[in-house]
Parts: sequence; C-alpha cells; structure tokens
Amino acid sequence: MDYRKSLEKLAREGRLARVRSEVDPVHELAGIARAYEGGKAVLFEKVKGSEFPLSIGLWWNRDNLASLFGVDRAELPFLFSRAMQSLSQDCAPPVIVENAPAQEIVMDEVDLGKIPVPTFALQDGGPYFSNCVVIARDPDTGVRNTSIHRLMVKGKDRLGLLMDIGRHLRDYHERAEARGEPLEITINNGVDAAYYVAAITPSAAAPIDVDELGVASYLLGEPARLCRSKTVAPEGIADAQLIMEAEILPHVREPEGPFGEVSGYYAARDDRWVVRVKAITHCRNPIVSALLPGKEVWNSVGLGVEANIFQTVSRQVKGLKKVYMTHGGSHYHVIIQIDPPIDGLSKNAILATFAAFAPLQMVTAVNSDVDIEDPEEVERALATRCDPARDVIIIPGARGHELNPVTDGGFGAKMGFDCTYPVPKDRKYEKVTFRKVNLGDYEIV
Ligand SMILES: Cc1cc2nc3c(=O)[nH]c(=O)nc-3n(C[C@H](O)[C@H](O)[C@H](O)COP(=O)(O)O)c2cc1C
Ligand SMILES: [Mn+2]
Repeated sequence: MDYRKSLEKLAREGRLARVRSEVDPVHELAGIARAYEGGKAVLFEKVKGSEFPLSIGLWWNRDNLASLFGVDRAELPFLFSRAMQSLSQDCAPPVIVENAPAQEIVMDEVDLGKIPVPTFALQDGGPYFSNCVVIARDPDTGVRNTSIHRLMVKGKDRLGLLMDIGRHLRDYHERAEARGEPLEITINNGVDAAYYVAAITPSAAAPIDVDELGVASYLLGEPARLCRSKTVAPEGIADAQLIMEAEILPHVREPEGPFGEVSGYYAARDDRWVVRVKAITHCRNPIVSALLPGKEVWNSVGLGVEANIFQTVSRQVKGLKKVYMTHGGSHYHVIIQIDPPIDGLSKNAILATFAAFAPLQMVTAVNSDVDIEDPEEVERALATRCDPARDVIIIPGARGHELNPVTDGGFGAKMGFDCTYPVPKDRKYEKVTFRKVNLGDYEIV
C-alpha cells in the first residue's frame, strides 16, 4: 500500500487527525505533533511556506501499524521477523518501473525550500528530514543498501548528514572518499511502510553484502518497485511521494546539529558529512512524510530489533516467548520474556540479546506471567524476583550507542537484570489472581 493509501486507510478508521489551520514548520508543527504522539497520526494540510501537506506519526502507535500491515498488534514483530528471515532465501530482485509515479514531476530548479521540513525541538540546528529512506550502491560490489538517516537542510541544495559508526552507508562513503569520489544516493520520502521496514532492518539481519530490499518485497508480496534516477546511479523508490537525487561529498565536513534525538537528549553540533542534492522529483500532489523522534523511533527500531532478537536468541536458548523494546528506555532497553526449562538459561538469553543489538544498554528478563509492555509489572518483577547480588550482570567497557549520553562516545557498560524465578517455580512466586467479572452484570451507580 503506498504512503497516500496508508493515510487514507488510517483516515477511514478514525486514526488520522487533520490539521486545517496553517501551521509554522518551525517548532509549532512539532508542538502539535507532540500532543498527538502515540495516538492518531496527523496530517498538516497547510504548512507555512510550502504547497505540500505533511503527515507525521504513522509509526508512533502500534495499533495503527497493525492495521496498515493487516495483522494483530502482537503479531507485528513476528511478521517483521519472517520478512527479515526471507533474506536468507532466494528472493526475487526488485523490478525497475518505467514512468514511475515518484518521477511524474521534476522540479525545474533544485530548491529544498519548497518542501515542508519541520524544525522539531527548540534547540534543533535547523529543519530536518527525519525519516527519509536512503538508497546507495556499494562502490566495490554494487550491492544496494537501504537505511534511514537524519538530514538537516542547510541551503537550497545542501543537506547535513549523520552516519553512525558501523552503518553500511558510512562504509560505502569511506571507500568512495578514499578514491576522492562522491557517493551517489537517492533520498526517498513518503514510502510504503514495507520499504521503511527494509531500511530499519538491523545489520545483524542484513549484513553488508545483502540487499535489504528483499524485506520490502516479502512484505509487499511482490518485488520491490524501483525507478532509474535521472542524475545518479542508485535507483529511487518508484512509489515514493518525493525523491531527492544526491551525492555525499568527499572530504567535506560542515556543522550539523544540534538535533533532539530519540534518546530524549540533544545530539551535539559537530562537523559532519555534507550532501548535495542534484535533482528533486515527486508525484502529483505529494504528501511529505515526517517523523517525530521518540515513540515513532522506539516502535520502528523496536519492531526490527525485537524481530531480530527473537530470531537469533531463540536459536540459542529454549523458552523465549517475546521481546519488547520499552518506550522509556530510548531504544537502549529490551525486555525479554522467557520461561527457561533449566536454571541459568535466562542469563544466557540476556547475553545473547546484547549480542543481537549492540546499542543496548540494559536487558531485563522476566517470565511469561509478566506483561512485558506494562512498566508496573516489569518493575514488580525487578523488585521481587531479581536478587541484586546474584541476578545483576554488569559488563564494563563494551560498545553501545554514541547517542547515549552516559557513554563515552558509545564506549561504556551494559547491565542485565535477571528477574526470572528459579526452576522449578516456587509457590512463593505465584502471582495473586482474582475472579474475572463483567461489570455490566451489576447495578452500579
Ligand atoms: C527514524 C530513524 C532515524 C535514523 N537516523 C539515523 C541517522 O541519522 N544516522 C544513522 O547512522 N542511523 C540512523 N538510523 C538507524 C539506521 O537507519 C538503521 O540502523 C539501519 O538499519 C542501518 O542500516 P545499515 O545496516 O544498512 O547500515 C535511524 C533509524 C530510524 C528508524
Ligand atoms: Mn545494510
């Protein structure tokens, strides 16, 4: 389902709020979005200074997402897990579409100022594209890569870019830069959620020699649809709302940031990579897509990571039931639900979970009688089933995520909490339960 159809579906189901008033993309738009975070998605019909409407919040509510993917909310990580697993099978390569909708209109002159791009947090360094899907090709092997990167608007045709350590795009760029060459990319905005899932597929599930667009093909039920670019080698997404054809410049660094990040803190301004936009194409009447850093990222990174952790940890330990990336932990805390058949396996599962997603700072293991999406239940397990002298694992001096302010540029400790009870379960760990009743059966005033 393309992006516009997804919005129409949400609207039909009462899951979309439309803001008719004109809204300033500087701070005001994000302020309204923030008030809706976790609920309905929002369509801003009139953004000051631009002809195009802008939507936000497709990913901040898992019920909305479940509706888009046509599955139960609880099924989402398993669906993504199957999609990522499909990468190891023979999947049909993407097809090239002629007369792609995303290229219906070519902007006469590249001018990023014509696109509505919000300045989100009060101290952000400028307007940011927060959820564009970047496609590039490995300069040596030609393998395609798909990932998401924040992009700060710095001028009519100039963007600042962030590439974390270990990102495939950064690896491609470093090899191109060593030869003094730019790295060509397409920046795709407003794509079907299937392409977005491909872009967030963690490198543990899609190593550098794998084209993660296979994930999109699996979810679409047909080969991913790409289009030949007009000015660069990598393809764009044929059904995107808007595509920027661009290049990452070699040996150029300029200030980028600050940016209010998913961590809940500002990522500092620093000299970072620069992108020059060479052409902009879009469909007729495009709806630009944005994302508010926060719940949307915890859900999107979260569902991919939950899927991958479930797959890799299940292969190593028995009894794993579910994985959840908490919304309080800024994508640094994962809860695993496990009923280990013998003592000790819950700790092995914690270690395997750390190995499956490097940015993690904390892993908490609980049994299946704990609802892992309920922070109160998890806290109770922590207070009543975790013996701090025996069940807290601290791994000093490991590699985490550079955006986590407590680490030294990503270098720091990790901590696991084993809140599972010993095997077999002692009666003292039996949770109190009450009879289920239907309040409608009673006369209550
Ligand atoms: C909304 C969103 C924004 C992101 N922004 C960045 C970013 O600015 N820089 C970065 O390196 N990774 C960012 N990521 C993470 C990468 O897109 C993600 O880890 C991806 O799987 C990396 O792909 P790769 O394994 O092909 O390198 C972002 C992820 C999401 C969901
Ligand atoms: Mn990759």
